Amino acid sequence: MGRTWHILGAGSLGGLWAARLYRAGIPLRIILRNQERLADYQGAGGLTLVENQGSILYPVPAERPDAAAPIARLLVACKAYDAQAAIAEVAPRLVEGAEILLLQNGLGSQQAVAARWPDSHCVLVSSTEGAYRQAGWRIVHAGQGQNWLGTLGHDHAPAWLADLDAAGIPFAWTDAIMSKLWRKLAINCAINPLSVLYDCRNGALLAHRAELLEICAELNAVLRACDQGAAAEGLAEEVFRVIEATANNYCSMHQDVRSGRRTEVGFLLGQACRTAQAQGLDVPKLNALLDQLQALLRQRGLPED
Ligand code: NAD
Ligand code: KPL
Repeated sequence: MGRTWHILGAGSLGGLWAARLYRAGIPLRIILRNQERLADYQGAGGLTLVENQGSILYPVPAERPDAAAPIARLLVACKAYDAQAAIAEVAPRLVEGAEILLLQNGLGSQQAVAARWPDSHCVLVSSTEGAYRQAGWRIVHAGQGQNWLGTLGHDHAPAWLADLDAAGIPFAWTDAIMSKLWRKLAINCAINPLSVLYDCRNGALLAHRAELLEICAELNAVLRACDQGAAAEGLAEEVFRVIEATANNYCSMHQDVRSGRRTEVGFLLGQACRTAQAQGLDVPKLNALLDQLQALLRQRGLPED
């Protein structure tokens, strides 16, 4: 408690965390890319959080990456492909042993950050909350969920979790964070690429049951090959449950492609395929899915990773 939070990446999820910490009186600052973004933010007067049919403006203090104050706790809320470059911009400000909370979906970016800043203490977060950005600095809290937090080293729950409690941010500390991240990655790998390729809402994937089962069987083998047996347990059943529960939604990857935004495929299906290859595992369906998806991304002028 008591230490200032710095939030890097005041987008959907970063904004949602920032607004809740701010209204609980927790000291924090958001870090914006450059002077232009900072001026735009200051012009808006802060972050507006839309939830429960109401909206409130929170004047969360903001600064540039090259501000002077040291950083002891950094919440990185950028996309997985931006995380390393964004941290590099504030790295000179990190104190020794700084806590870096990594909110990225998928896997790969967290390990790269931990390896590049070994004097820091990385906390991995797997979030099932939902948020999106409307115009400007307006963030909609779109879905209730959970934030699982843990470290690669299986440390004890830190005292600063009390800040999350005070802010009403749902969380649970786990010593199985890799299992949570792999499980979510596998669910995303089963649903997201197919929904992009069939250009459909999640629910329409129920018409492709055999294909989903084939994908889940290969994902199951990948998880088991890298010692993530618990994350493999009942995977196909959960994939069908998620599809039914989100039947009316377009998944995040579909929304990214439709809006011409880069996807996080390299940290999701790309990561699953690379892991299979490293384990000497044959995953023809996952490789074919990745090839088809990358061809579609190329066609749309979007990065393949
Ligand atoms: P987002 O695109 O809404 O926000 C990312 C923000 O990071 C943007 O505002 C961007 O400008 C900023 N950024 C990028 N580089 C920066 C830099 N160098 N300096 C400062 N800011 C920088 O993304 P998001 O939806 O909040 O997702 C963040 C992560 O959380 C992703 O990995 C995503 O998969 C994961 N996630 C999101 C949700 C959700 O509902 N949005 C849910 C679960 C997990
Ligand atoms: O997390 C998701 C996403 O849209 O990225 C779900 C809804 C679980 C689909 O994979």
